[in-house]
Amino acid sequence: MIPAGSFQMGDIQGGGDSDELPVHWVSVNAFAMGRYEVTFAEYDRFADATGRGKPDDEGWGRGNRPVINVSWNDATAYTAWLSTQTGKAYRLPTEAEWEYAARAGTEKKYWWGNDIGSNQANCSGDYCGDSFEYTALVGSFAANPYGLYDTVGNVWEWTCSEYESSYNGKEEYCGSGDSWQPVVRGGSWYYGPGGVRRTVTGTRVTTATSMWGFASPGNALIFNAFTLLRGSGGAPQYGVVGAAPLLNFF
Ligand SMILES: [Ca+2]
Ligand SMILES: [Ca+2]
Repeated sequence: MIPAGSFQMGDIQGGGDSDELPVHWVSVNAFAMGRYEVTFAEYDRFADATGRGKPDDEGWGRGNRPVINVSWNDATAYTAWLSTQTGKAYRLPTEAEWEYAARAGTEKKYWWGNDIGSNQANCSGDYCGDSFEYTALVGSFAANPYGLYDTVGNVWEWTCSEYESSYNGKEEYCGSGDSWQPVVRGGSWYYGPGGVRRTVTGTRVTTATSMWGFASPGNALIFNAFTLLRGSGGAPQYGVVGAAPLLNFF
């Protein structure tokens, strides 16, 4: 479980984009979150069970690679299916929950410090000292202090919150409606050190519709994946019926 707490959200260290401001305090309740980005193995099981089409792996392999080419609608459908399978309520994290989990109590640009270092994450080219040209198997690098992997880079991760040009409260809630833009966080293998800073939000805006439309090999927009969040008991939106936890949760 990620413990409840308060943290400073946004561009604490400076040098980021205007939509990472203002830095502000946010309190979050305790929650469970997947240790890994959702994998092809996990998503394909969902696709098989529901007759849904399987996303293209670009020829990079499936299994324990993070699922790619999934829209926000796909990710949300997966959480709904998982909820029916387990009797527990799963949803995507809010942007605030995501950042709180990714920071894991730290205030630097990356959870390990202000320098990208070497072989700490999968980003573009040689910038991060990793050996992966495209996606890496989930968990290929050290976990952050909360036990979460690949919060920096590898694949972008969908949140349920609506994008705003500056923080004004929507980061603490899930968005809704017909036309809104969900936030993605964390950068991907396609971006350099600046693009995988956990506070980077410049490319976080997208919609499920445009994801489908622009998904093609070599397009940066294909690299969105997601992690999952499971609520603790007690909150009304969460299920409380016990079920075997999935490998990806703790
Ligand atoms: Ca790489
Ligand atoms: Ca990631």
